[in-house]
Amino acid sequence: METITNFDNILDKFLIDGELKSVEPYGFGHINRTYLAVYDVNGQNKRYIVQQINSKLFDPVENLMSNIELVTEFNRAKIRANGGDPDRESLTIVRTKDGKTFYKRDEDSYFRVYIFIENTVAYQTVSNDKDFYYSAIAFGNFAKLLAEFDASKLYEIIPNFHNTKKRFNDFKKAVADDILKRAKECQEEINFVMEREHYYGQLVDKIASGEIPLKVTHNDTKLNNVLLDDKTGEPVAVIDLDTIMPGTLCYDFGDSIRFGCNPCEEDEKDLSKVNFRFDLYKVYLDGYLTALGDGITQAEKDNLALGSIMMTIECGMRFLADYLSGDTYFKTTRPGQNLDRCRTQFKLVSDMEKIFDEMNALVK
Ligand code: ADP
Ligand code: GN1
Ligand code: MG
Repeated sequence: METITNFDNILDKFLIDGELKSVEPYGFGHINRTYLAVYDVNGQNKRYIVQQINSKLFDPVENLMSNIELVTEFNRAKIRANGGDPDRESLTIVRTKDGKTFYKRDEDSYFRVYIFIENTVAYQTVSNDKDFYYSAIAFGNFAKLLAEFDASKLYEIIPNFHNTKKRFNDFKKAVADDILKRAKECQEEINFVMEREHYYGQLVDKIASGEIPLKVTHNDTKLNNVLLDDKTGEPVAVIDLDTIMPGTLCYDFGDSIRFGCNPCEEDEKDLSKVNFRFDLYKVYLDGYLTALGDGITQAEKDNLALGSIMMTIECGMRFLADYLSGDTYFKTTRPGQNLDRCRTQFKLVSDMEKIFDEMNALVK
């Protein structure tokens, strides 16, 4: 995706009042290009999130935005009915002047605008139990809400997104192709993935047999995809709705654990600092189960610990496959970043394997 330097001819397609003052890159997402736009409206600042959508991944963008529109409309109606403020507790799509949810400038160049949700923060790491607990409440409540959403209305925008068996096949292909001859420098990491084949079918097979119910899930529940109130820490809104698709609560729970129970950044180079925080696992589990109440089955609960390992090893193999393939999927800001990201994931997997029985026992 090209870097946009002049937004005037893009943002003038949207229904936004005031005068554009500035547009700066914003946030730490790996997929889309996110910017913060500031407008002056009668002397007051009004802010917007502007995103250049990764249309190679989310194809066609029409289907992606249809999913987001349907889910946000559904959520906003629920929030309103409960006396809440939909512009604060949900994403709000700003439409184009011709009524669309996105603007297509040319092939591979698509933009959308959301209202910036003020007085909130999206954290990159967990700094206290309370924030993580509240993020669990936010994702748990979101999952509960989505349980009432009609899955047949959604496009499966990235098929097999968390099909770890398929991810493993993609991984093996990246190793076999080794287009940049990088495999020799990460043999240990490649072996780590190869030795763990016994995991990869476990969740998909349980879904296929009906043991674990297929639900509408978020599928990308990392901490920086939830906004917390910057003063009280209380949950405000779940964001980044690009991957809402059929999935399982075990994926959503597991992905939050993968990201939040790492005390470091996802790309930390010093692995001695990367230690799985079992104390935070307890905190998140408590919040998630409290929010879901009876909205989670016993079989789902029984597989939450497994989901945590699965999401972590899957993410690690995706980072490694991308490193081997030339860093074309996850945005990078320095050489070797995807390999470092993969290494933190595998360190977390090793830690979780050692206490897997305790992780399971806690759920019971
Ligand atoms: P990506 O798909 O690339 O991860 P996100 O939609 O998660 O992109 O946005 C990246 C970051 O931008 C988020 O982590 C959050 O910090 C911020 N953000 C996104 N949408 C909003 C919003 N409506 N209000 C405030 N901040 C937002
Ligand atoms: C990506 O979009 P973002 O940065 O929230 C990725 C997730 C990975 C995550 C790893 C659509 O999430 O699947 O788990 O990076 N999203 C997509 O940090 O592939
Ligand atoms: Mg994100």
